[in-house]
Amino acid sequence: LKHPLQNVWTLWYLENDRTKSWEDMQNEITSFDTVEDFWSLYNHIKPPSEIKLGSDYSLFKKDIRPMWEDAANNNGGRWVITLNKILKDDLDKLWLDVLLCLIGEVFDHLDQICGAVVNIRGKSNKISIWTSNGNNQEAILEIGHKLRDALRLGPQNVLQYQLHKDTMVKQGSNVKSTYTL
Ligand code: M7G
Repeated sequence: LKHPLQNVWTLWYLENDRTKSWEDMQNEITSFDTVEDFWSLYNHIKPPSEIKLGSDYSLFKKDIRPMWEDAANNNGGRWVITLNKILKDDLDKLWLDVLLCLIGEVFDHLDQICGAVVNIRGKSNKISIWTSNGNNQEAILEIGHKLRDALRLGPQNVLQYQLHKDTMVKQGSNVKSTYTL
């Protein structure tokens, strides 16, 4: 008997391709809903440090697409950790810990969790956790504090909460942060 998870999760892979629209670059890989199926998937794919520059992995609840346009994300935002010059092993470990936080349902405000993304961008890799309601301060802060503890982030790693509506209109790399932890 396999050990069931509380949600069904879907893994997405984005491969950078200038001939495609952003939405068309997203590939839905597979879904799973047991601990065993999570590990067999995880053991079967490359860790984030080994995927191409410009690509992303996303893990989202099955009925939520990993994009601002999805109704679950539209009014939400993300806790972002910007990882400058991180070692490969540290990046992979951090992403695994984020995945385990999601599938292990460690947050009080589980309904607010949409998914997580890792962006492979060379010197400025990012890991983010997307939440559903950018006005739910209590839930956002609870999730942010739990992440800081669970990922054992040091003072060099700032957690910034950014509303998707602010990210969409960003100028350069400056996005307004609604909360910082
Ligand atoms: P990014 O890949 O999130 O971060 O956004 P990066 O700047 O570190 O590479 C890069 C670009 O991808 C954005 O400026 C958008 O053009 C596009 N993009 C990213 N996201 C998350 C979305 C999305 O959810 N929907 C749409 N339509 N475009 C997106």
